[in-house]
Amino acid sequence: MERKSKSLETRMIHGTYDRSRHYGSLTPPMYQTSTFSFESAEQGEARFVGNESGYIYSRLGNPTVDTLEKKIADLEGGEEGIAFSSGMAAVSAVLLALVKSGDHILVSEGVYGCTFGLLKMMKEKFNVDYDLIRMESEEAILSKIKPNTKALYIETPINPTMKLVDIEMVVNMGKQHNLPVVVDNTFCSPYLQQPLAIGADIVLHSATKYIGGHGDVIAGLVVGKSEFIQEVRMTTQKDIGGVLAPFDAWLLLRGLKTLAIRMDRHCENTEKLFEKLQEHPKVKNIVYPGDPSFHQYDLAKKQMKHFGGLISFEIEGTKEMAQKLMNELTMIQVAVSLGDAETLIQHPATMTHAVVPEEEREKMGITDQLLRLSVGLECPDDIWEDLEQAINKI
Ligand code: LCS
Repeated sequence: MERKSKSLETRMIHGTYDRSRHYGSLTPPMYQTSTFSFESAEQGEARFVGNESGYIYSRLGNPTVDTLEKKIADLEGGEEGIAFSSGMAAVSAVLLALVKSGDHILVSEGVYGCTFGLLKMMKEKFNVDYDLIRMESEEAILSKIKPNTKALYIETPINPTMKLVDIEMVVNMGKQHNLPVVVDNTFCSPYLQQPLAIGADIVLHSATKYIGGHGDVIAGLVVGKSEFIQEVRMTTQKDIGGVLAPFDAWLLLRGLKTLAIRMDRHCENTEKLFEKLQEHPKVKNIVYPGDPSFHQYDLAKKQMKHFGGLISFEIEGTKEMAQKLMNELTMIQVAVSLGDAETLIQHPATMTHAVVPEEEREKMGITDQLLRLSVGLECPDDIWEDLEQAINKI
């Protein structure tokens, strides 16, 4: 086992995986099994009661999934991790564990469309209230904390407008009011941002994105204090059942080995594209945390290691022209999701954020002319060549 003092990059490759327990297998083996045989009826009883540790049934625990959970906990600097079959399974298991009917959640404006959909459903069906606010100052947060508020939930950077939320400020508010702070760290991965080190209580991911990194798995991960993770494991995971399959855990373990070098390349390519986009006359309102004139550039430098692989921009023109641009692309793929090797482009107003009412969308800056690019790992000249020729056709 690696010492914790090793760097993040090294722990992504070696980390907590104990080869001596798996015949020295270099890569973690895949335990593709739904259940585990007991040596005796008594042993089965002892495992169910909790008098003996060991596996029972893969919804309750699986060695490959365990290996991943330990690894992500180590990389995020938390006590314990837990894996889910999707990012949304992770978001819903966390929120349902934190609240009950009559409670309230304070949420940063602009969270992912399905997280918004979940909040709306929880309000309509289970009487869990929420406020979506621009968490720009302590006053803004304070003015919306109610006696029944049970959690502060943030995404940073915010999808797709790239606005940041100051994690330290939200953590201070959380501590003052005894509220857990949940950070969706999907856009950064543990390589670019470490919310727990800043004082957040729970960090979660759509591991579908940078952690997987190859566009071949849907998964979610959560890290936090053991007590909270155990509660989730025994309630909103066990009884709702959004567990990760062993093969998907194995793919994520493989993806994690290259996370650092992939993130470096995503970030470098995005910086290069930013420079090119800035010079194009048909492009306006580029939103990118690495833009020195971006209003939160200093905050980005404070809480992120680098500026990430996403960039959004508006084109001069209409929704139809934005769609034409997408249709003219030859290499860049028109697809939602992000963090893959392939550069992906999507139109948030009609895709990821279509469920958000138009009025809310406009307030958030998600206009019909806005496009979001997830910059891939290709040669940056090739990405720009494709994008430029498509922009020139509108
Ligand atoms: N959190 C964030 C910040 C996300 O961007 C997404 C998905 C999720 C949670 C949900 O994760 P999933 O269940 O899909 O693994 N974001 C998407 C996006 O921007 N395009 O397609 C999906």
